[in-house]
Amino acid sequence: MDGVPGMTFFDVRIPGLKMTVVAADGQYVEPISIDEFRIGVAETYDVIVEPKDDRAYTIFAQGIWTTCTYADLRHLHTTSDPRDPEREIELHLTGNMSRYMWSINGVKFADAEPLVMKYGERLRITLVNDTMMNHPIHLHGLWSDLETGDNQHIPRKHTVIVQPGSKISYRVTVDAKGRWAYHCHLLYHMSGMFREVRLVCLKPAFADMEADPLLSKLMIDKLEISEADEGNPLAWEAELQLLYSRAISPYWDLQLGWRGDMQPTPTRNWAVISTIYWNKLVKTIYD
Ligand SMILES: [Cu+2]
Repeated sequence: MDGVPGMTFFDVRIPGLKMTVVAADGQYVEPISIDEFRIGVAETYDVIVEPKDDRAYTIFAQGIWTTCTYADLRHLHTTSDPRDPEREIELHLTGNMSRYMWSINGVKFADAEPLVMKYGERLRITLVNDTMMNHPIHLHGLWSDLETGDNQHIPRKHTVIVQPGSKISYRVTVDAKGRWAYHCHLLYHMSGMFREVRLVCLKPAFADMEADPLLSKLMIDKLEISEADEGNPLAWEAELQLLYSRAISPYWDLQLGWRGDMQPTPTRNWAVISTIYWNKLVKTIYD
């Protein structure tokens, strides 16, 4: 059914009645009085109507195109994360309508690498729709904060319609750990137009490097206590690291520091030079 453009998106109106939109995707927005609104698969709108006459009213849901109403939405509360995005991910919604195959950046889900996001970061996702259909794109686990103009009242959505040949941006605060599904909500598009979002956690030392690039942080990195062999059950082993780390590119951190093995005796001191790609230790050189 969704092969026919317009069949899974509706413009809803009730002739003779104004409607007041009070929430979008379960998030309160500043009430707006409208004559009609567009709704797509998986989106929700909370609408208040106040019939004044004692008569029957008709709700029309028409699969036709009018202008998008996202620009009219303003979150009722001030934006919870006012940070500007630290980086941008641009994704093209792609597909072949005659063969009915769908993909992101030309790659279908089965062949795709997960989208990696860093826990704690604020990023911008820009979706570019290279197809001739609408796609309601649903991000699980994390909110899609639509960049619609007023940064103080950015509306939060979990599903965002991307119109044919158009482009839309939203901000995401990566604040929920896990592996999340990110996909078009049209059933027949889902198998291809789908990505896994995988979160990686960085140690807090890396998180604000951009804000303060010269800042060094000392990390007590590792304190391991393990049981020793027979005869000395309380023996322990500890390793202490004091590291300075600095971002040398968006994805690379350089670490310099000292490492000390407290046990077993004698205590040994090491100089540490490491390179970190996201949260992955690439190489550590001890001296
Ligand atoms: Cu789709």
